[in-house]
Amino acid sequence: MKIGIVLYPTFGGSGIVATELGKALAEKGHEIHFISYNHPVKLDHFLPNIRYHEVRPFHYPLFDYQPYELALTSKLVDVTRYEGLDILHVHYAIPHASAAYFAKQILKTHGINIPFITTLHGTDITLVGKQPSFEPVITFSINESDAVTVVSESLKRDTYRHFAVTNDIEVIPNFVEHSHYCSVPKPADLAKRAAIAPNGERIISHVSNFRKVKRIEDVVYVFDKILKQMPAKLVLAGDGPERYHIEQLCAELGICGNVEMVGNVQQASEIYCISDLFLLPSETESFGLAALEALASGVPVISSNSGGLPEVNKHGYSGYLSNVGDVEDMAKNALSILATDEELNKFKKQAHEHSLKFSLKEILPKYELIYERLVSSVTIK
Ligand code: GMT
Repeated sequence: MKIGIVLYPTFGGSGIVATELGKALAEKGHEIHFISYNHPVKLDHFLPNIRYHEVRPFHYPLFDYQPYELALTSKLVDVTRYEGLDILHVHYAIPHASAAYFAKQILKTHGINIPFITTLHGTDITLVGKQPSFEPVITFSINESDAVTVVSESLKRDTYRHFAVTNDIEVIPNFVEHSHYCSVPKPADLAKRAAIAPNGERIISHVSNFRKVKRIEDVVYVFDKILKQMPAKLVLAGDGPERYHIEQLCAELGICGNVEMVGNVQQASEIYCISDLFLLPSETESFGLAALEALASGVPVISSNSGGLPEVNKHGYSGYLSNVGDVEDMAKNALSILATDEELNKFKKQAHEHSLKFSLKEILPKYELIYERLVSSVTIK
């Protein structure tokens, strides 16, 4: 099948899921066309059946804002016509779903009826999409999608709650390819671990795009409480608007010597591989891909219980869940896991085992089934 995948090319979860999905589909023999304004960060190796098409909005002094959505629409029309795409799969509603709808209408005038599937990832619904300036377009384009998927039951409920959606919504959770994550650290990983924690300190980590919704200050407060009870190091990976504030907070608490802020890393798996515990105290999280990646690396997770996190992190088994902002409870749970090697190893094993539920081989066929269903029902209206 020839599949066009529209995505954000950044380190955000939706872009990562879309890229990994495309790569896995290509491995299975599909022809994949990634369409975005920049080369997807996770598209890191060449496969002959993967193409990348860059959307280049036209700069003109009259425009205060470049009409990206129109440039994307034209690109979708162009790629569909000239590459003979069978289906479009757009990740993140804004503005990808409405661009796909518009492209579909234009393509009909060329005698082409291409189905499109919209995957909602979370902030497109729970934060951005709810804005009155976007709401009518989001509702319309979700309802006009040939299929709609969301990454958790929680996001499905949120979508029906916030929008007048009449279309069916199918839940397909985020996934990981377990071979990309370390189960047993190699000598190189152990060397990195020793460099960060030379005295055998526990390593706690957090990986995100440093947005407010991640509540990284809670990560720091929880870590500060752990540090008061045992030697530990905190590795913060990622970058974004909160970074400066977090640097200041570490300085105020006097814990900078125990905190490594490593910025964006190409392979977050290398961070999980040297971690004992992962913290994700987000305000809201439709799924929490970072938590799943940690679990797949055998790292237990202390998270908030918001959104889809209870579907990913099993309380008392793969880690613990606490109410948003309850740093006391999070620290208490973290300390109980970290207290002894025996307890930590038990949770590490359980974390990995729980993550198998979300393995690529379980999830990929669910998308393929939808593609086959839509492509086989195409007729020109
Ligand atoms: O919050 C992020 O890290 C970025 C955001 C995005 O839109 O790319 O991630 C969302 O999609 C991920 C992939 O489906 C989910 O795992 C994240 O939970 C979701 N983020 C939020 O809901 C805040």
